[in-house]
Amino acid sequence: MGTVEPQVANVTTDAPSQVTDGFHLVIDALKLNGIDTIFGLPGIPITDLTRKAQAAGMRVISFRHEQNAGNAAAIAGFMTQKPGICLTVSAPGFLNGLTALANATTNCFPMILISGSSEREIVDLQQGDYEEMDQLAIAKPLCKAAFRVLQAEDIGVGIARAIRAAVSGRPGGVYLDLPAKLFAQTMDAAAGKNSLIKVVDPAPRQIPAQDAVRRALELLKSARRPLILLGKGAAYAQADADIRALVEKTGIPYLPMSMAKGLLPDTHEQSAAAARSYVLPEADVVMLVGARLNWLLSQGKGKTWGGKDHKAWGGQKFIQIDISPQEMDSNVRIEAPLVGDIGSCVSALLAGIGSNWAKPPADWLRAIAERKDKNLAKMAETLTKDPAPMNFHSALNVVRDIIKANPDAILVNEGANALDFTRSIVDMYQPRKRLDVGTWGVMGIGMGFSVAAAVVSGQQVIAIEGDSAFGFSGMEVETICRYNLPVCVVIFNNNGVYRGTDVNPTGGPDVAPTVFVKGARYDKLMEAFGGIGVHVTNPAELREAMAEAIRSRKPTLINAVIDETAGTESGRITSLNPTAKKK
Ligand SMILES: Cc1ncc(C[n+]2csc(CCOP(=O)(O)OP(=O)(O)O)c2C)c(N)n1
Ligand SMILES: [Mg+2]
Repeated sequence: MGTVEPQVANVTTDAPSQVTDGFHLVIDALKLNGIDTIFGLPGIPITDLTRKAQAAGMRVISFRHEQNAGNAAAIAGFMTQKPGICLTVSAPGFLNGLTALANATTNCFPMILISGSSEREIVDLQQGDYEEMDQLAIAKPLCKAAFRVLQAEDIGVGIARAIRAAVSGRPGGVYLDLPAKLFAQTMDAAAGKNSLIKVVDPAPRQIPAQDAVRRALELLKSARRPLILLGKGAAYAQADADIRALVEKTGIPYLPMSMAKGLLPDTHEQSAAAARSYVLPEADVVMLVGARLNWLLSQGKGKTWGGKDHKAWGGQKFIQIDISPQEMDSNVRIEAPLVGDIGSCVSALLAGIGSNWAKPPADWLRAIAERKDKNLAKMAETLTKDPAPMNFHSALNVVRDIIKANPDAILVNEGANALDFTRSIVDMYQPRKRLDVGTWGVMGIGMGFSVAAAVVSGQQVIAIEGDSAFGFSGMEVETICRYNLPVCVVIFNNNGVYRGTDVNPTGGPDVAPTVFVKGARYDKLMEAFGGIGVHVTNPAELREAMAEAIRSRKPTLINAVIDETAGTESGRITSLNPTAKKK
């Protein structure tokens, strides 16, 4: 970049200057499309982009590691249906952001990873440039689309294409490569302004075919034991009222997937969550709404679904609502595919259902209610116990009460036992309030999600974190303090991964691979940056600390000591964990 700064003008102002440049065109293109926040980490060649974006009135949230900025962008995309923007430097910064981009794509979260890159002519000849890497080629297989812009006059098109790719159809991650030279390129300001594109209808509705709607309704009507499964896609769709109406008008019991919890309140009488292991094998017709038959649903077959062995079909007939036609038949036969956006599909079903739809047979509803009542009573009994040391149940009984009293609060959750117990014990009451490890069960989303959730919504965030899970993004507590965000991090500290009890069988000085420093004081980490750190060892102390965090809205980290023997290996998915046969 030269020493003489060209006379540049922000084209959104009426200043009489004649020239604009790459920096300003990127910012103007984002702003023109209603994007007001960037999550990123500065450095060559995008430092000035972060400064100028802030100067142009955008919110620029700087992180300590790009993976956390990327996770923040991804979840902002999920919450708002606008692509979240993550901005990084070249090669290593780009790679740090890439995990989040791949995770966003897997989870169908719209985000755009914008990375600066080094000089094409040197990179392509592999002549050893500063942070040399062919980033576009590396990103391509890990995202929905990848683009590079070489000319300032193409910035408008590049941003427009990135936005459309991220949010249309099935949403996902998009990579946008911006070489260093692009930023300083200048062009006539009026021509620059003209080159920008305000994307019209970035996520067009996809109306389902009438015959597909009729087929789905006929199958649903024929069911003796119907079940509705609500997935993360249903939560993303923001068709909350129609989805609730569909469930309530049909009277069909439903199961929410993890991030669909709260779409209807978990305490809804039609929720079959507490009878999951009964309804999956027993249902005869299952309607999937924005849920995929992936590993989280045992691929729609096997013993979970009443099949004779681990691959056998359980006999269910499926209706699947999904925006992607390719999703159909990916694991088992889909009798009634309903392809379209979830809002349009659900409203078409509602129109077809009318007002005199027959409720499901009473014996099905009664059988579910019986199991539910029994399991809920058993859970209630477990939750009232107050063992010493505190365990997952007695700690989560507190979190459950706190969320009930603060249903607006956003719950971020990761870990193994810390994840599984929270999901099953803590009821959610509003849509898109539970943000977690998603399709991959990835550790490391905690603080990135928490920062974005607080920034995007302004609501209180409560992050329930396994002590291992927290470690993946823990340094962002500085970010939480720096932006003074209303985030209360609760670390379920059981001294390690799953449990703190493993020992080194050799008797050597190294501790076992799953074990951390015993009695670690994560609360001190928060205090180092001016936040509130609290160390608690029983439910009463936890309750007081959480209530105070919510009252004060101050950045808070609660180190909650949990019985190190309480967890199980891999939490609920022990069966996926191969263990050595040879002892
Ligand atoms: C990126 C990534 N690395 C590793 C794992 C494997 N893994 C699953 S859960 C977990 C941590 C579990 O320990 P903790 O967060 O303390 O939860 P606990 O069961 O102890 O409550 C790990 C390392 C993962 N899911 N993602
Ligand atoms: Mg742990």
